[in-house]
Amino acid sequence: MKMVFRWYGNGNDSVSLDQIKHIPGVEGIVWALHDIPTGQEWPMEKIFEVKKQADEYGFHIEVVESVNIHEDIKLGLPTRDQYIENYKKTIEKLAKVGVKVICYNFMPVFDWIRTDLHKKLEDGSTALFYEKEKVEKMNPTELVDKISKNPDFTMPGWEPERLEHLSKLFEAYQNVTEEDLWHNLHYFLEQIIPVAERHDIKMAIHPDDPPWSVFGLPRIITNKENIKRLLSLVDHPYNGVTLCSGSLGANPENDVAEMVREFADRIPFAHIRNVKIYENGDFIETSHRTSDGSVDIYDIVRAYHENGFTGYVRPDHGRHIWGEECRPGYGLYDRALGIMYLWGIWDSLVRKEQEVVSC
Ligand code: DNO
Repeated sequence: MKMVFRWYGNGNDSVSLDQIKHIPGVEGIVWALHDIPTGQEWPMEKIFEVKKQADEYGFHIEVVESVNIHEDIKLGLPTRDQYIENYKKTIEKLAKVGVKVICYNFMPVFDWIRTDLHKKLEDGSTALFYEKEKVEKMNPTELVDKISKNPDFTMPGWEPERLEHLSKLFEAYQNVTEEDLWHNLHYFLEQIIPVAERHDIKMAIHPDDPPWSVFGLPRIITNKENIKRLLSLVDHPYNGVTLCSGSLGANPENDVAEMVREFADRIPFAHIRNVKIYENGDFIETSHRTSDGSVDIYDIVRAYHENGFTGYVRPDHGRHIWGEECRPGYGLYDRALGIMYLWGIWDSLVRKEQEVVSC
C-alpha cells in the first residue's frame, strides 16, 4: 500500500508539510484546489503551484480529493454538458502533473454530515459525532435557516457555494429519485471514463457518509450491492471506488473487509478509519484501533494485504487530541497515530508472509 496524507494547502491547514514529513512512510499528499468553484476548469498555474510545494518535500501529488461534481450533473440538467466538458479538461491538466487517482462523490447537496464536531469521548479527546434521530427530526428548512444565519458555518470537504443556494437545491431535488441519480451518474461516467483512461487517471467514487438518505435526498453509494452496480454501470478498470471504511462502516450491516475482498481490483484509493456505533444508530469517530470502535480495521488491512493491494491509503478523520486546534477531523496527531497502527498491522502481515515463504 502507498501511504498518503490529506493536506488542505498553505494557509488553509493547521498541519504543515514539514510536520507531515515526520510521519513514517508517507509518500504523497492528497490535495485539491479548494478555492475553485465546483464545475469550473482548474487553472494550470494553480496546479503547478501545489506540485512545486510538494516537490520541495519530496511528496508526490498523485491523488486528488476531490474534483467535485456540479449539482447540475447530479440533477441531470441540460447545463450539465458544459460542466462535464470542464471536468474533462481538468482531468487532462491533472495528468500533466502525474495525477493517478481522482476521488469524487455523488451525494446530492451535502457531503458528509455530522451533528457535533467536538463530542467528548471517555478519554477526554473530542471527535465527530452523528445523532441519527436528531438528523431524522431536523427539518431541511430549519437547517437552511440555521446555515444562512451563520455565514461562517463550514465543514471540511464541503464547498461553500453548495451552501449558498440550499433552498433552491432542495427544491430542485424534490422529484429526483434514486433511479434518476443512478441514471445521471451513468451519463457522467460514460463520458468521463474514456477520458480518464486516455490520461491514465482512475476515477474513484467516495461512498455516501452516512450511507443512507438524509433530509429526503437520495443517496446511492451506500452498500455492497450498490457498489457492485456502480462498478458495472461502466465496467472498466478506470471506474473505481474510494473505499471508505468509516463512511460505509457507520451501517453495521456493511462488512467492509468483505467488500475489499470482492472489489480489490477496483479500489485505487482506500480511506481507513474506525467508528463506534451505538444501539440507537448514533455513531462517533474513534481512534483507528479495532478495539476502540465497531469496524474491524485489522481484518480490513488483512483483506488489502491478501489481495496484494498496491493502491493509495490514507488515514481518515482522527480525534482531536493533546489540545490540537485543527479542521474538525483533520488534525495531525491522531491521523499520525492512525498511520502507525496501519503500518503495524501491514508490516506484521508482510513479515509473517515472508516467514512462511522462507520455511
Ligand atoms: C470527509 C471526506 C469527504 C470526501 C468527499 C469525497 O472528510 O471523506 O469530504 O472527501 O466526500 O468527494
